[in-house]
Amino acid sequence: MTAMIDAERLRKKYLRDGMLPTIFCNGCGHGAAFDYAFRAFEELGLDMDKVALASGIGCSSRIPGYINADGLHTAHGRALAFATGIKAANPDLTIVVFTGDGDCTGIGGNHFIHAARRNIDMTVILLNNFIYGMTGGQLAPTAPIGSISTTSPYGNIEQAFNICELAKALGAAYVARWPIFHPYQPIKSIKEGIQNKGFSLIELLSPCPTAYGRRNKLGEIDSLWKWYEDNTILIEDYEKAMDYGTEEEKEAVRGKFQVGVFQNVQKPGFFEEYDKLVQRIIAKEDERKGGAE
Ligand SMILES: Cc1ncc(C[n+]2csc(CCOP(=O)(O)OP(=O)(O)O)c2C)c(N)n1
Ligand code: SF4
Repeated sequence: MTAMIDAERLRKKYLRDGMLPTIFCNGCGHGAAFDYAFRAFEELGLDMDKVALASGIGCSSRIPGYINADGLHTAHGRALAFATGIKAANPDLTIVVFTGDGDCTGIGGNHFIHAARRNIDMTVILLNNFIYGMTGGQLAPTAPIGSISTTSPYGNIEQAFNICELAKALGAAYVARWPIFHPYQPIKSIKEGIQNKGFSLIELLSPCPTAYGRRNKLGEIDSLWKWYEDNTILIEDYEKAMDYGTEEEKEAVRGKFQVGVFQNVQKPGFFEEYDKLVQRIIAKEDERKGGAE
């Protein structure tokens, strides 16, 4: 289905021509994310007047500016708080957030935790490049141990966030991680995330050649993208190796990023529960008034 969609027609429909070219460096993964998003919108047949985008600050957070839909480009780390506000004001809108690992799990970490815990109906497309790209390469909370950044010139010594495991533990309705160079799975996950009426997180591992790859000597663009291929493994293959593999097979997968769908469950969202609560209180109040007459 995806391959059959006419790319030129989609570009015209979803891209804001006046905003191009993008700010993205050669070999940056972020550009693919909005291509995937508008393919998902198209396949779902979304009415773009009923879609609202939100983002914080960062290279990744620039994405809504390129897409032909209403959106809020907000303050660094606050995308999910603004997105929650949009949903509260207009529950009929489909909310899609574009955010970076720094934006969402660094400065915005607390908003992330609570939006996921409350199961607020929105789809968060989180571009994880292990670094603060826009500001020149400071250490992000997702950077693997040993990562070189401007603020960790001798190598990162901090344990990295596993964003998907965190979201899963918080009870998010839909959680998936994919490397950005595989188009079909991210598109499918964005669609599934939008269709799931709860908090959906799609983490896309997105190379940043300029601020991360260069400093960490991951080579030219081709070998950098290959690094992601060599360092990711499907959840099922990881579990198989860990459960039944030899010590060597376990060692070979340990430390790789597991990719796939971590969680896909149906559960009531915050605003549904809130509406039920309001109805209960109104009914109780009516009952009390009736009794008093
Ligand atoms: C309150 C505040 N603090 C710091 C900044 C500076 N700042 C802008 S973008 C950014 C990091 C963005 O990193 P990330 O979200 O990972 O996105 P990327 O650029 O890597 O895509 C920082 C620290 C800011 N704009 N506002
Ligand atoms: S600095 Fe990194 S994240 Fe930002 S546009 Fe360049 S490659 Fe992409």
